[in-house]
Amino acid sequence: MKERLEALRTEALQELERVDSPQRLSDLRVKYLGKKGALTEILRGMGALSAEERPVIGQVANDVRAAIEQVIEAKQAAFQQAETENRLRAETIDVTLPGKRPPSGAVHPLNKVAQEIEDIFIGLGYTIAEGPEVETDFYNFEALNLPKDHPARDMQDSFYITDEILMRTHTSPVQIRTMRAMDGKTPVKVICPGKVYRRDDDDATHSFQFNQIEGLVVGPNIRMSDLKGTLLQFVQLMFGRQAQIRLRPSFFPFTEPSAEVDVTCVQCGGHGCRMCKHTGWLEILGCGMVHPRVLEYGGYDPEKVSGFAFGMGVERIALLKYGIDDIRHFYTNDLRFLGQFVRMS
Ligand code: 2U9
Repeated sequence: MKERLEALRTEALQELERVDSPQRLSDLRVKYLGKKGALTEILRGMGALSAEERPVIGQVANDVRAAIEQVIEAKQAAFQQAETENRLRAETIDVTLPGKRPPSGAVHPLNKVAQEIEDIFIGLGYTIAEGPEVETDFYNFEALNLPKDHPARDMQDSFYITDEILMRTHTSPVQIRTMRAMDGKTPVKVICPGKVYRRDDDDATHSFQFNQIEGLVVGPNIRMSDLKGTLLQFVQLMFGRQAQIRLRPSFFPFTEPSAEVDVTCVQCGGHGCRMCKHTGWLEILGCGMVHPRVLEYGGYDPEKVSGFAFGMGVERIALLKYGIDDIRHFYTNDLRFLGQFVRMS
């Protein structure tokens, strides 16, 4: 029996020497030391031994078991260490490699220009008012003295949700709402930025959706000269100290008198070039004294207070400021276009 045990040890150690995987190691543990393993099989014959032989053989069996276990444990430790080393090698990070610079975003040129315009008027003491883009006929047209047969009210020119509800065609309803919320108090001094909607076919200068900034001042003795001085100040802060303005008579239902405002050409400084069609002037906004009926809709007595208002398209100002020739660049999100504004202040 002792010889069988010694033979088992030799065989087991030889086999363990060649083991090449943790699975194979586990299989060999079962084969030699398991409940139905080779060692147990041999020990089953112990009962037939004499009382003197039994402790001697028992000792040999224990030695064989210990020897096999020792090798198995050593192998297992070696497998574990190899696996840890492999994992660490796979996870190694070279901290000396150069980093990947994440592409940095930038404020959209339209938002940048809108912010600039807002900042100028905030500097002149205005506050910003906002309102809904889906408006009622009353706030968008009626209260602004746009008569029922005015072309802007046509289904062809505005986006109607129902007969009475539409996408606002200008931010003017915000000024009506602001006046009514003031409950007759003065002064009103607000600018209203936001998206507006018109049923236009998109081209280089038109879009069904664009951004406006309108302003409104209401108080006692507000005069056309206040309007003109305000607009000159705005234009010089926006386009530079050398910029001049001129007012041309115009018509809007919500203002009387009304005017269109030109700025000296940003390209040629007023000498005449292709951009200003050799006039030296570029149209940038519309304005006027608030129509008495509109003041009444706002809750004011036109005998006691007066006001001026102006409106401009942010896209148009941005086109002029940056010399861009097509507003569709603002909406198509081509990074080659937008990237030009990343570090521009
Ligand atoms: C109230 C009273 C008067 C706002 C005004 C204009 C003239 C104007 C256009 C410029 C280019 C619109 O974006 S655009 O197409 N706007 O010419 N807007 S006066 O007048 C108001 C507004 C609100 C209560």
